Amino acid sequence: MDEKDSSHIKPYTRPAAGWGALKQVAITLHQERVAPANLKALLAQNQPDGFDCPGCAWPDSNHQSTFAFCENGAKAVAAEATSRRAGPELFASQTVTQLMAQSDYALEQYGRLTEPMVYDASSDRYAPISWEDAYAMVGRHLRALPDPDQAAFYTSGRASNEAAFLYQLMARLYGTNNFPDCSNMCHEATSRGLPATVGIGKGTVTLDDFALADTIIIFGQNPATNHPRMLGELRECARRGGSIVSVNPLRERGLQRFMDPQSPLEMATLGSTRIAGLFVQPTLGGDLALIKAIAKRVVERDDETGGIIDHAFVQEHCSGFDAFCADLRAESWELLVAESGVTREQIEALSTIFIAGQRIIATWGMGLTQHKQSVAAIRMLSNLMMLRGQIGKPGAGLCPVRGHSNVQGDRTMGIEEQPTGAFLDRLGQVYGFTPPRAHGHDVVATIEAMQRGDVKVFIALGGNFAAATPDTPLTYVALRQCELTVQIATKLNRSHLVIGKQALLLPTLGRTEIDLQHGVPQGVTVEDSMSMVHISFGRNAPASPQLRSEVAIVAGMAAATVGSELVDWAAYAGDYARIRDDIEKVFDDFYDYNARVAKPGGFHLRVASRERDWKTASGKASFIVAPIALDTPLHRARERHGQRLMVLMSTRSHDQYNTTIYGMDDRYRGVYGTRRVVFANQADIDMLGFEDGAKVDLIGAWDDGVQRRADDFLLVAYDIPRGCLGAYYPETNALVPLASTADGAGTPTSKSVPVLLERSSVTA
Ligand SMILES: Nc1nc2c(c(=O)[nH]1)N[C@H]1C(S)=C(S)[C@@H](COP(=O)(O)OP(=O)(O)OC[C@H]3O[C@@H](n4cnc5c(=O)[nH]c(N)nc54)[C@H](O)[C@@H]3O)O[C@H]1N2
Ligand SMILES: Nc1nc2c(c(=O)[nH]1)N[C@H]1C(S)=C(S)[C@@H](COP(=O)(O)OP(=O)(O)OC[C@H]3O[C@@H](n4cnc5c(=O)[nH]c(N)nc54)[C@H](O)[C@@H]3O)O[C@H]1N2
Ligand SMILES: [Mo]
Repeated sequence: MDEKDSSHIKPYTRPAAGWGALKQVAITLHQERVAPANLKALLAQNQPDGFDCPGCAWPDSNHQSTFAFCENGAKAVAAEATSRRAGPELFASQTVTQLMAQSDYALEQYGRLTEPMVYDASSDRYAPISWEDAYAMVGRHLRALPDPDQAAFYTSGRASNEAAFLYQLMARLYGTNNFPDCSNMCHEATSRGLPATVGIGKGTVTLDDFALADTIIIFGQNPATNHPRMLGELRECARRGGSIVSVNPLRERGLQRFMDPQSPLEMATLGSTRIAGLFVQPTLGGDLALIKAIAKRVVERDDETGGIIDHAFVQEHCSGFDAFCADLRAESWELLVAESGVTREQIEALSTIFIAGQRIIATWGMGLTQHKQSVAAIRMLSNLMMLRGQIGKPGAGLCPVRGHSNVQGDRTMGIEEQPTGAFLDRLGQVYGFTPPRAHGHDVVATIEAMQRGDVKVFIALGGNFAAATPDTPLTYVALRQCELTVQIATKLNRSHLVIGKQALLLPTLGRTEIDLQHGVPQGVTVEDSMSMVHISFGRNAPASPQLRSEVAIVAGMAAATVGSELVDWAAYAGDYARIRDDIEKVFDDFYDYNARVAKPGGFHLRVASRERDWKTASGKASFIVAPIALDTPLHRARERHGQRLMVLMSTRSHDQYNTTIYGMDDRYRGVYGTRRVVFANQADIDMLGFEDGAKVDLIGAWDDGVQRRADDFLLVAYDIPRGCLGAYYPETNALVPLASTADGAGTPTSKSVPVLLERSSVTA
C-alpha cells in the first residue's frame, strides 16, 4: 500500500464499534489471509477453555460469557494467525540494510518468523542457525562478560507468568537485576506512585465493581481503541443513569456514543448509547493541577456545608490529612486554572459530579502516566478518592488500565529492576543461591548504559525496544554498540534490524497457538488489569514446526548460561505445571496455583488496599502533599520560545498495536490513509502562520544541545487545547528526549514533548 496515496481527513460522526468495527474485522481477516482453520481461534478468544486475548489487559466478563466481540482484539489475533511468513527466503533475498529502509507497516506485513536466524555481518544478512547453536551462543557471550551487570534482559508484556518467572530466575542466577521492561514506559508511575498512598501499585477494583458504580471518571485513556471491551462496562453504567466523565485534551469519539455489535437491536436500528456526559479538556500534563483543584473544591465545600468529606473513613484509615488539607486551602486558584488549562466553570462541573457520586471508579491510562509529574498526579488522584472514602468498598476504587495483556503478571513474577529484599531472600531460599541485591537498570538507564559501553549484551523477550523507546537515533547508536542482541519474537520488527555486532532472531509461538511438550498441550497463565489470574490454551497450529515456546527458549538459554545444577530447566520446559508448583513456593499468594487456575475464570490475587489493609509505612492510607512544579524543562522551554512552543503528545491510532502498525487509518479521529498527521488548535495554526493541511516538520525544543526532528507531517485543525499537539507513536519517538522522565518513575514523558513547528523542508 502506498502510504500517501489515499490519505484524507473526514470527521467520524457515527458511534464507536457497531457496523464499522465488523467491517474492519472482515477486511483484516482478508488482508492477513487468515486460514479458515485459524478462524476458530477468534471464537476461542477469552473463553474458559480458550486463550487469553493477546490484545489488552482488560478483564473478561468472568471468562464464561459468550464471545465478547472486540475489533482490536480480533486484529491482534488475526495478526498472529496470519498465513504470511517471514522465512529464510526473505532474509536470503534482502539485506538487513534493505529491510531497514522499509516502513514499520511493511515489516509487519511479512508475517510470522519461522526459524531461528543469526546475523552474518559479512553479507549483512540473517542466516539460519540451529536452536542448540543459538543457545550456546547466548551462553558463550553472557559467560564471557566480566560483570553480569553488563547484560540487560528486556521483557514486553505479552510474556506469560511462566516465561517471565523463568526469565527473571535465569537472569538473577546469572547475577543481575537489569530488567528493563515495557512497563517502565507505560504504567510505571502507577506502580511507583500508588504504594506510597495505598500500599500496593495495583488497582483496587474488579469487573463486578463496574456493575455497581454510579460514577466513572476516565483520565487520559482511549478505550474505544485500546480497551474496546471496556465500552461494554461504560455503556451499562450510562444506561443505569450513572455519570461518565472523560478527562482528556481530546474529545475522543469513542467515548461519545457506542453501538454494541452484539446487540441485534442496536445494530438493526442503528441505535447507540451515549457514553460520557461531560468532557473536560485539560492541557497536556495538566492533570495534577486539575485533580488538585477538585480536591480543593471538596475541602472548600466541606468547610462550607460539612458532609462532603468522608471523615469517618479519613479518621479510621488515613494519615497526613491535616497537612494535605492545609496545602489545598493555601493553593492558588489562579495557578490551578493556569496549569490545568481548565476553566473554573469546568472544574466546578467536574467537582459537582465527583461530590454527588456515591460509588466512584477512577480509571486512567497513558494520558496520566507519561508526564514529568505523573507520580504526583496519580497520588493526588488516590488522595482525592480517599477524601470521599472511595477506595475499598463495592462499586468504587482505583482502576489503572494496563496495556499489554500480561504486563501486570510479569511484574508480579519478578520482572522488576528494583526488587524487594524479601522477594530476593525467598527466591534465594527456594533455589539455593544468593541473588544479586543491587538495583538494576530500567529502560532509560539501559540505553544510557549501552551508550557508555556498560551494557554489552541485550536480550529481549518480545517487544520492539528500538521503536518503543525515546530518542530513536541515539537509541539506535546505543543498540548497535552492543556485542550481542537477542530478540525473541513472533513477527519481524525494527528491533530485529537495529542490532549489535552479533545478533540472534529467535521465533516463538504466540499465545493463540497450540504448545505441545512431550505430546501434552501446555497452558500458560496471565494476570489481567484487575488481578485475575487465569490459564490460556492456544488453539491454532503453530505458524512453523520450528517455533519454540517462550518457556522453552528461556529454558534453553538458561541451561546454556547458568547450567542445570540448581534448576532443572528441561523439566520445567517439559511440563509448565512444574513451573507453577515452584512459583507457588516463591509467592504465598499463589498457593494451590495449579488447582486454582484449573477452575474456569481462574482466581483473584489479593490486593490488600481493596480490603482497606494498607501496606504503607504508617499502616494507613497516606495523603501526600504535592506541589505543582513550575520550573520544569517544559516551563523553561516556554520561557525561551514563548507562545510558539507547542507541547506534543505521542499516542496510538486505531490501527496499531503499539509499534505494530496494522493499517493507515485512525477511524474515530477521522484520519485515513496516513499516519504522518499532527493535530493542532486552529487558533495556534493561525498564530503560527500556517493553514489547515499545511506540511510541517516537528523540531525538538528540549534544551540539551541534541537536535531532534521528525519531518513531513500533515497539519490537521482539531479540537485540542491551545498550545497542544497530537501525533502518533512511534513516528514521533525521535522527539522524546531520553533524559526527560517522570519524577520517581523513570517513564519517558512521551505525552509532553516540547516542540516547534516549521514549514516542511521535505519537497514532494
Ligand atoms: N488496539 C490497541 N490496543 C492497545 C494498545 C494499542 O496500541 N492498540 N496498546 C496497549 C498498551 S501497551 C497500552 S499502555 C494501552 C494504552 O491505552 P491508552 O492509555 O488509551 O493510550 P494512548 O492511546 O497512548 O493515550 C490515551 C489517551 O490519553 C490522552 N492524553 C494524552 N495526554 C494527556 C494528558 O496530559 N492528560 C489527559 N487527561 N489525557 C491525555 C490522549 O488524548 C488519549 O486519548 O492500550 C493497550 N491496548
Ligand atoms: N512515544 C511513545 N512511546 C511509547 C508509548 C507512547 O505512548 N508514546 N507507549 C509506551 C508503552 S505504553 C509501551 S507498553 C511500549 C511498548 O513497547 P513493546 O512492548 O516493546 O512494543 P510492542 O510494539 O508491543 O512489541 C511488538 C512486538 O512484540 C513481538 N511479539 C508479539 N507477540 C509476541 C509474543 O507472544 N511473544 C514474543 N516473544 N514476542 C511477541 C512482535 O515481534 C511485535 O513486533 O511502548 C512505549 N513507548
Ligand atoms: Mo503499555
